Amino acid sequence: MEVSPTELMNILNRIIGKRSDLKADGFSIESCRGMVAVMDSDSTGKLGFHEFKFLWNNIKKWQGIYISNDADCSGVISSRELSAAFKSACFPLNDQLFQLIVRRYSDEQGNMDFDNFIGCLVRLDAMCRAFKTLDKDNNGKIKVNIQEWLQLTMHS
Ligand SMILES: [Ca+2]
Ligand SMILES: [Ca+2]
Ligand SMILES: [Ca+2]
Repeated sequence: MEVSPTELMNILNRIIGKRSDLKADGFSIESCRGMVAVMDSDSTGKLGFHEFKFLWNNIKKWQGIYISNDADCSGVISSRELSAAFKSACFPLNDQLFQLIVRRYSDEQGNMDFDNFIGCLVRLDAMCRAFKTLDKDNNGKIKVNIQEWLQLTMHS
């Protein structure tokens, strides 16, 4: 049994529909396609048991981080709360990267809702793992050609 992007979207939207402490405008099919793409290590286009379990455990963990960093209980993560949330998720970002993520994933007021938060962390986590896989000698640097670069950036 494998989970398609549409099935993932239905599962996630069912969960947020039941929670009043997680504000979200809903997981879109585009964001779920992106999540499946970065988690689909065996390239079947769907998530198998282990791929789904890995994603699910992360979502559970990040949901906890979201709740505990929503200091004012507004249901969304402001940019001030976000910096602490990334730290709890063990993604210490420099200022430039932090600003870039806020521009890409938060709304005009600088608030990030739950589906954007999960979409952001799934991608951030996947890109960090992809880097580590390519950084074979573990020196913090990778060398990629145009083909590898496009493979990495276009499928997510
Ligand atoms: Ca798969
Ligand atoms: Ca908040
Ligand atoms: Ca959203």
